[in-house]
Amino acid sequence: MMLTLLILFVGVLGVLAVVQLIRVFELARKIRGHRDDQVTNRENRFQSRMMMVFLFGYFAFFAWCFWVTKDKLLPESASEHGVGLDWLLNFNFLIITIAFVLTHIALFYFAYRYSGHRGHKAVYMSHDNRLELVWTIIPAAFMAVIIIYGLNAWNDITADAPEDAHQIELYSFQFAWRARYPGQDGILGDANYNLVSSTNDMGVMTPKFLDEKIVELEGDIALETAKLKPEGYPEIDPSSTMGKQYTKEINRLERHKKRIQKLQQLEYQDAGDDIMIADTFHIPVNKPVHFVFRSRDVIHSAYMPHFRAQMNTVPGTPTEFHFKPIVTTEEMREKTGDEEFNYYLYCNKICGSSHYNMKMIIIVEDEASYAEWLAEQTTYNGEPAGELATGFHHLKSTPENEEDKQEATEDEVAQMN
Ligand SMILES: [Cu+2]
Repeated sequence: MMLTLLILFVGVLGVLAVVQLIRVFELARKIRGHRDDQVTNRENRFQSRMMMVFLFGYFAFFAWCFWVTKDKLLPESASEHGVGLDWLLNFNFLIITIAFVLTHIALFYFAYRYSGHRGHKAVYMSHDNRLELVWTIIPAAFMAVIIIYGLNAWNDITADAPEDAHQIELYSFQFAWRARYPGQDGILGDANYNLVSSTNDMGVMTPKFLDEKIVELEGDIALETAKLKPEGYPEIDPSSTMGKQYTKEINRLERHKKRIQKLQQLEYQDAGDDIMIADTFHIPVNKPVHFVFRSRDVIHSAYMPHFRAQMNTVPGTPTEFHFKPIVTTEEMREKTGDEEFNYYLYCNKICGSSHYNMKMIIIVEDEASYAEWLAEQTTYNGEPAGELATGFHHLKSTPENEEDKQEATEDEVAQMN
């Protein structure tokens, strides 16, 4: 404590000493007949040289910054479009660096070369069309190249997924991810938020989950109803504050139950043969993978930096992204010399207290190993995925397929009548 005070005291004295010194210096100049509103040639020369010293110091500082942060750049790209994106980024860096170096050399060199000295009058120039043209057309040309290149890359990345893409759903919620693969039918089953439960993270629709949810809700309704008639106590008046609270909850649960009953009557795509993965998911190398993203609660962001992929996951609005991985996990382990290397899916939106922990490992492997892994998984119906490995080629549910489904349903309805 004493030491802190002493250091503070010495600091204050130091500042006072500097202030006094500056005053002495100024007084001495005044005595020598120096006027404050006039700058001497000597001062101008000193300032102009300092401009050059600053220029080199400035460049040295940037070079150093780049050197110490160079391993903080994105890791090597492991997707097909990522290679093109990196080219685009590096091309931007190149143009920016050249413009930065040239303009700063010009700025500081001119300040040095044309520093003021007594008796010299500056040129008065109000306008120059040629100069205006030069510094408009050159940057515009470079901007056009960057924009055209960028738009092309963007169109490629956001184009429709190829027909033979493997479809995978990524589902986000506070605070974890789930991956879902379509089963033998090659189509992801339907899902509904109202079905989310402790046994059904993603709220997928299967007859079993619908029934279970009804049983669960009926249990909850019974519990709430029992609260109105506590054992050994008089019945609670439904119009009392507490009674109103219980009734409100019972009504809410009843409405939820009605929604589930409505769902049961709908024509839906059974998700029973789908496969849900909770921690490490696999994708095949050199095959396009089409991701569909959903979110349960808030906006999360699916971020796969090695594949140069990021997409917001929005409650109520499925989003999508597709890419083709080109380097397997094994190959990347060899390349980086890191035995433990893994690709990751992260959440890149600050979505709550455990946001930092929202990630999944992604294993990229050859198609045969991928099929083998998939075949070992268990479906929602509790069956081994087995045979499904052969059925993963046409996973995309196209608009035509949707129409077929619609027609089939109408036919079925006609038959029933
Ligand atoms: Cu998140």
